Amino acid sequence: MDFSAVSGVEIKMLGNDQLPAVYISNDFCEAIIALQGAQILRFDLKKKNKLVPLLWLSELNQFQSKKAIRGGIPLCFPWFGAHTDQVDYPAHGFARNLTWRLCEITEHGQGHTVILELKDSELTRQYWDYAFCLHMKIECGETLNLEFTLENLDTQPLSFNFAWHSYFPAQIHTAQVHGFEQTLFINQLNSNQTEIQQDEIIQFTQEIDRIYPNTSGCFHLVDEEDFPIFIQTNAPSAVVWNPWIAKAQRLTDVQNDAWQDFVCIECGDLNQEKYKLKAGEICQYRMQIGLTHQQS
Ligand code: TA6
Repeated sequence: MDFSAVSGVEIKMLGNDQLPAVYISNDFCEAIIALQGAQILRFDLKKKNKLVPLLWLSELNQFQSKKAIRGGIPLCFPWFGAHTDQVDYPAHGFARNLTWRLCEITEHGQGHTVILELKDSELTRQYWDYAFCLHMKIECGETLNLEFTLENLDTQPLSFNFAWHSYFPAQIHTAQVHGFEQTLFINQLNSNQTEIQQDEIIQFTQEIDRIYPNTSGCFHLVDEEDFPIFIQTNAPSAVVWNPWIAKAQRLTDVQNDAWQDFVCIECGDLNQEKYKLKAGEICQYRMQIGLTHQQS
């Protein structure tokens, strides 16, 4: 189908590898969605004739085929972080490195809806030997709404982890993350020790890399300069990460000082219980991102 015929939609190619992307413009926002990983790269709200970015995207991205794009909302699936057994498997799973099928783009009164699909293939089965169908629904309007729908098409039950590894713009030295008070977390920087966050809000004075298996699903990111952002989700888990100086220097796709410009708040399901999805079962997670005070 020729989706570029949909009002407010253009299909453009990114980088030397010509990665296809959907460019959206409507009364509420401008957005870019790469078919690789069904990854939102940009989501800017239109406020008082200016664009307010709600996502951060590295300027060093080369947009190479099958190479994770730094920024926006990469999807970690069907595992999070390094694979537990196979060190040579791609970090955060394979979903963000593969080209998804563009199923649908519709324009409506609340903006645009884009639906993409990833099904099992010979390649995915090399990493994860299950039949599955994964849909990502992305609504670009006054808020950014995501829906992750996974169907187990196999005869076996399957267990998986997933996370929307969202990068938000923030002045790291004044950024504050609210919503994790009194919540247990796994500190990835302290031998994965379990710790309890007391009442304090999260502020950044060093690298932070925390997995919260079970959360309230309602978070706020504020700093002195950027508009305050809310994140709401029915997914149980979240990760809060900023690489700080040393780790950022090891990231080839982050400018030297750019670690000061973003905070990752990554919503998903990172619980480890076995067999999350029985054969034939479907699970669905949703996330909404917007400005806390609807700045007129
Ligand atoms: O955000 C948590 C985390 O697992 C960090 O440990 C760091 O590795 C980050 O993800 C980025 O991972 P990536 O593979 O995208 O460079």
